[in-house]
Amino acid sequence: MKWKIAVAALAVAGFGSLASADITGKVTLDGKPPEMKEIDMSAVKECASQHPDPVTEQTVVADDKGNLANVIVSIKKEEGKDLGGEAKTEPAELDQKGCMYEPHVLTMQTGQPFKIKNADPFLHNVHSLATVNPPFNFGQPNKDEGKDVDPMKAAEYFRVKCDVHPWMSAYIGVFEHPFFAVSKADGTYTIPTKGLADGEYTLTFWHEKYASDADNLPTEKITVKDGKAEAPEHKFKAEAAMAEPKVKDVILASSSGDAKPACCQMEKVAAKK
Ligand SMILES: [Cu+2]
Repeated sequence: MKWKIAVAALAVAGFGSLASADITGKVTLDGKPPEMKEIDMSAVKECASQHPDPVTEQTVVADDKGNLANVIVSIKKEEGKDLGGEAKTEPAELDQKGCMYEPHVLTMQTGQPFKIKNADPFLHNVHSLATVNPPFNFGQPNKDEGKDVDPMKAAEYFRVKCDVHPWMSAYIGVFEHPFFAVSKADGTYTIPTKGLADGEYTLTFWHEKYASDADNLPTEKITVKDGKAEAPEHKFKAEAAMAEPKVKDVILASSSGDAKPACCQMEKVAAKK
């Protein structure tokens, strides 16, 4: 009977490895996460009434172990090289719920269907600050199951904001291939590798506070074999957040000719608008 058990074990192992044909890894914060400010919605009753518990800003979402959420991890596409893979066809969705965006960080592929929902029975305005893709800007005055937005045309990281509720902010990462993911609350991410050739690749790590200069993102090298790779744990230094650069600081830095903080490209773009 022993061989039967062995065969069964092999089969399970076989299926297991098929199911995990992906790139996995973890992003952590080295040091104490900065305290996130509470969002004051008290002036807007229809928003505040939906949150019995305090809501904090989502700039740095990390747990007490330093696991860092909302990091966009993607394979770096070398100029002129096609990574392959299948085009994503399920819509990427951004929702507005209780005057907060869900998710706070969204990823999509160029050409992928894109829907923006409104779970709130009152007005939000969705204002894209994209500079490479055509920006969009429209109001959703009532609950909406999902308004189709023109699919994105080019790779870009950009911010989306609400002009009605100034604390509402979300970030979108667009890629010309399907090999990307956003780190979860436990800091882990999984990038499915279907259609990706085995070989050596570079992963890039984007974070709205720690690494938002798209031309200068931190990286890790990986080797994909049989569709799988375990990436080295990527660490961001928590102290980087202490500078807390704000739009006005960026404007001051630009006008005085000082070096601009590398972390604030999006705020810089936002400030220009
Ligand atoms: Cu709003």
